[in-house]
Amino acid sequence: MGQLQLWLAVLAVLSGIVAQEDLYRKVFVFRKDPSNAYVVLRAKLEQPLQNFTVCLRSYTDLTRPYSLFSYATKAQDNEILLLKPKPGEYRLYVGGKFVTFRVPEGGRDWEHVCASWESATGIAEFWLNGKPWPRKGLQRGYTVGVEAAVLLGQEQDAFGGGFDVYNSFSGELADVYLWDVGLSPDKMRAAYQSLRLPPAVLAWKSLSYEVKGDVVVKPRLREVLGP
Ligand SMILES: *[C@@H]1O[C@H](CO)[C@@H](O)[C@H](O)[C@H]1NC(C)=O
Ligand SMILES: [Ca+2]
Repeated sequence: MGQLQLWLAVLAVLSGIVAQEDLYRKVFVFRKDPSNAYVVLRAKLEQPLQNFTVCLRSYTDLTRPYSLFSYATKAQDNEILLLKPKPGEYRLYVGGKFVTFRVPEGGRDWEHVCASWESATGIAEFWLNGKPWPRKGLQRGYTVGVEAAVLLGQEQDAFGGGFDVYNSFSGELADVYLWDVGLSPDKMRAAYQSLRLPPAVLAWKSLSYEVKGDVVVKPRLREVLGP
């Protein structure tokens, strides 16, 4: 980190704009439904992505569409998007194109998902509660842009905005990570089990974030490992 960036980070923290926090055993509670609230995440990204993995854990009783992770660039609002359009279905977007992964309808429990993508092969992986789903093909040769607005709780239709409250998230979110690599199967399982993980560009244990609106950080009520 350069001296200027360091000072900007210090100033931001002192002025209470950006929190950096170890959120281990904590959750974001998105209290309202529908909601205009969201959380902005600050990622340490230096170059365009040829590979990535995103993981998170969610707990909700929503049955309408909702966004879980929205990474927009100025050129493409759905640069990386993890969306649940309806119960029993997840969608992963890369560069505006998507693949669908059909899953059992939630047992009203925490769901842990990891999605990864590799430009060289265009292979998208989807893991639910530590288990891989059949891999799919998406955007071979594409490069994910690096100047991004990364948000939880809303789906962006413009850089940092363009929200539809009926795609908002309501419920609890935790264990959000983004890596600039495809994780190995062992690490995918480690993410599900909340074990030790490789350094990430976004890490739940040292998350730089900014809450916008009605989102509260609370301790977990119980262990969140699903079935
Ligand atoms: C992306 O992943 C592929 C396959 O694992 C690897 O060969 C390549 O070097 C990676 N690219 C970058 C920029 O990390
Ligand atoms: Ca969008």
